[in-house]
Amino acid sequence: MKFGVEFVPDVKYYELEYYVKLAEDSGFDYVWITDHYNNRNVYSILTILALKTQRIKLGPGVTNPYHINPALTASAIATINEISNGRAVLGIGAGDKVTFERIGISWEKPLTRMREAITIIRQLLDGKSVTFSGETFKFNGARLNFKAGVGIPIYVGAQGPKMLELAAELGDGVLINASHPKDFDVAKESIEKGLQKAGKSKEKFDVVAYASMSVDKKREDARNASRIVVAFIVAGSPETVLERHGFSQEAVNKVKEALNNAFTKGDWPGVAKSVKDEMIDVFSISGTPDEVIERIKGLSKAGVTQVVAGSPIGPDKKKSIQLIGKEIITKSK
Ligand code: F42
Repeated sequence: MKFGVEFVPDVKYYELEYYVKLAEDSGFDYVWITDHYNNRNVYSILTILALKTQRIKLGPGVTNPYHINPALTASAIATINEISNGRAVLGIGAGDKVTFERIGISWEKPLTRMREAITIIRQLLDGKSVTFSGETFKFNGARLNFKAGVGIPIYVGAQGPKMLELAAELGDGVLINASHPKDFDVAKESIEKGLQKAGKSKEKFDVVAYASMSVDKKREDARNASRIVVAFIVAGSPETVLERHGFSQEAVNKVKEALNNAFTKGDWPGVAKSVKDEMIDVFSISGTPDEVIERIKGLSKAGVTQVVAGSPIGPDKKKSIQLIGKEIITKSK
């Protein structure tokens, strides 16, 4: 099992640098930096991380084919690859409708746009001259004039069946926002379809559980630390996922109302209270190291090959990163 960690660049670069170096020293294999226009720029942050680390692989988790042109994505990730001496990975997903609306981008034809962007990026990274006449992109003989991009793996952020299939068909891996084996059992069919379409074996394809994680020696501390993140995941989860795990509309509405109250009246304790224990189990990997190891075993059985520790990581980020390294990574490799 490989281990990754996700960071949102909503803190000063030196804080991120500290945690990523700690993650590298603790044995994590990947660091994924989220990409939203309103946070610090993903490639500026990755440049710092590339210079300050030696082994850990690094990349956007995930960028998108809307707010910059695929040629800029190819150039940026190839530059990170050169600076990091060959450790770059590119995570790309359809992007986020709500954040796009703020900057006047309409979220059209996400599947088509993703397919075209990945095709173009792959060719540019391979050093080819790209002429492409698609529905969402037109390229006329574009080419990078440096070779640093060859061999950079492309991972697709995907949840829905068609995007999962596209990820398997075109990508080297898929980053799925899920923490429970059931969700990967469901994703399996689409992934297999995509691999088949491309004549690829699943051995080389990385199925990544991009999970909310919270680890602490004290079980309740770990689980309480994940409640707010879980509330946002519950509120943003599609009906199909909520039904799959048996959550009633009433229970979900309670979480949504609590989030509303928190935004309007600052009642965040109310949000934590609205989150049921079963929601923590389904939408996060939270608890003691032994409990997390048990969940990772279940994910591995469901075909997961990399687990990414996403927010909050634990009640005390520094302690939890070290605890994951010492008590989980060493026992799960
Ligand atoms: N989004 C960000 O903006 N920033 C991040 O840092 C980020 C991190 C991240 C990490 C992991 C991960 O899995 C996702 C992450 N995301 C992040 C979210 C990501 O960018 C996407 O919003 C998310 O993955 C979108 O969900 P999806 O992959 O299921 O794709 C959407 C578009 C969807 O609805 N797919 C459906 C499907 O079946 O796959 C339907 C596809 C569809 O729209 N089909 C239409 C049709 O007619 O079939 C249109 C066809 C066409 O041409 O597009």
